[in-house]
Amino acid sequence: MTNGTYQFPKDFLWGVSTSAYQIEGAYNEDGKGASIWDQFVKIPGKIIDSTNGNIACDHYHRYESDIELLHQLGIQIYRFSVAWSRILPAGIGKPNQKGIDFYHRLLDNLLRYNIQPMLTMYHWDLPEALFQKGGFTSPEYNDWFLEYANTLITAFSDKVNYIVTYNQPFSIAFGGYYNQKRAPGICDLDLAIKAMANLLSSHGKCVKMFKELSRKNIGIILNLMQIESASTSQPDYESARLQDGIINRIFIDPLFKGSFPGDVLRYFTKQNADITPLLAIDPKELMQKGDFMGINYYTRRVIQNTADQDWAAKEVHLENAVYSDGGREVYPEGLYNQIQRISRLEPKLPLFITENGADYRDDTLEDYQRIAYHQSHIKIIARLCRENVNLKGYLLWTLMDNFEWENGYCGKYGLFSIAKNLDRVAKHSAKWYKKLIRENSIEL
Ligand code: IFM
Repeated sequence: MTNGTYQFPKDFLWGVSTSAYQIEGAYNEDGKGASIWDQFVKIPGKIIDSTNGNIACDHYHRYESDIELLHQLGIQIYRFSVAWSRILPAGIGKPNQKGIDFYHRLLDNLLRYNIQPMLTMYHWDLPEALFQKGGFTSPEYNDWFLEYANTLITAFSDKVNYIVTYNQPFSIAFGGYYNQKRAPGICDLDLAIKAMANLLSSHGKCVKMFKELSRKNIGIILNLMQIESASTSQPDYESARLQDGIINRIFIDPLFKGSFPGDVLRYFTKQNADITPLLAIDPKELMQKGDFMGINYYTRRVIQNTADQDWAAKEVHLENAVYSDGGREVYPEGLYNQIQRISRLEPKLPLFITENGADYRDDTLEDYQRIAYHQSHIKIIARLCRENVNLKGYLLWTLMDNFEWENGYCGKYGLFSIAKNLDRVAKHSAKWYKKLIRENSIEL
């Protein structure tokens, strides 16, 4: 550190993350099967602008020029996800060679530019055919996931540096099976719990399979949120603690301690939910967290108790706090707390920030608010690096504006905006990120 500038370690990796359904398009091309998102977007009222990912950013056809953009930015690590139903159109069974070939071309292009690939096996687009057979709540789910994982490992593991089983298991289980915002759009706590149990056990089994195949660098990504109580009152405090339990500890505890948080299990039981799927998992399987962990961090939630609200709580907005257009509070200090929280549990575990970004919706290319958001969070990363936290890299969300799930194309997190003809147009943040990567430093 000199003159208020922090120089990052030489091997610290700068990157961006994307996901298949949000950018690829080509939803029914070259043998791809349907996914739960292809179905979900058809339900009226689910997507605020009634759009879908059928074309999205057309990355399937433009991957070469997109990778060229990554190269121009100086990106060193790129996280993308594989669309399960492109590889196995029916979820299991006969692989689709054209799908496999697409990801080979993608990987070859990344490697040509020395960009390290981080492959996410699952970023929310379950094959519809598997959903029809019970999806995440089926007793067969673990076998399906292992078959898919095995296909990916056989095809790609020589070309990828890092493999992630799941992106944001909380969003998959609770977003999909409880709050109805995300595909498949179900509201049933028992099913959400079953889905969660299957996510954790299939992750554990996949890590074990990796080890048996003598492969390294498999991990999982958690989305951790800073949760705080709106006041010092006991009911607010307890509601906030429960939220932290359901959003954060319910995945942290099993992965690091081999058990589930007691307060959350008691709460589920009080709601007459069946917690036996969680208790049935072997603690040793739960603790197979892998070789590294990714953490997605966006915001803080301040919680007030209200008896008539779900989970007996509501989020309150503070007068002096700053919020992005998407409604999330800009709260970099929370990133510090959440990374320290994980690092204290296992200081040697390599950590990546695998997503961090802000949804600013105006169409300006002069996106100074987005830059300020990233700067404030990267300063926190600098502080963590100085404190010798084992942070390996920062992958910004995201390369380009894309299909932002229930927010359709209204949500905008990209360094590039997408013109009507689908051209990529650099925002100011793209130039700023390029400079930061080149200098590998930040003004404090
Ligand atoms: O776009 C999503 C991403 O798919 C998962 N994490 C949060 C992002 C922004 O909402």
